[in-house]
Amino acid sequence: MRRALVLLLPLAACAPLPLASLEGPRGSEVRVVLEDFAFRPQALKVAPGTTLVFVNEGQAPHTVTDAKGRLDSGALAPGAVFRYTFTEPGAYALYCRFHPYMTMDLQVE
Ligand SMILES: [Cu+2]
Repeated sequence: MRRALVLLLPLAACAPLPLASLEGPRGSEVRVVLEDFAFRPQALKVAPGTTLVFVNEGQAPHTVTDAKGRLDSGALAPGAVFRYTFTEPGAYALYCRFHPYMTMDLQVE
């Protein structure tokens, strides 16, 4: 978790919410970056009701897809943003359909 916090620090300037939002109350937003070719952070724990704002900062198209089929962003072009509010507690194994080695472990609890 500490590593994820450090990686997010440079993003704090662009995000409207403080880092405390990582495990903040319902309604918080947390920014996740899709790079070529990794999610940043690659592991995250948030409270139910948190909205993750996925931003493709890479040069390639990516997707945000749940291994259990609960969500799929479709293709996100470079610069595209995908927002999803995670209301159901549980473990989400997120990955990119174009690059399945791009993964993110999300805990909603
Ligand atoms: Cu990808």
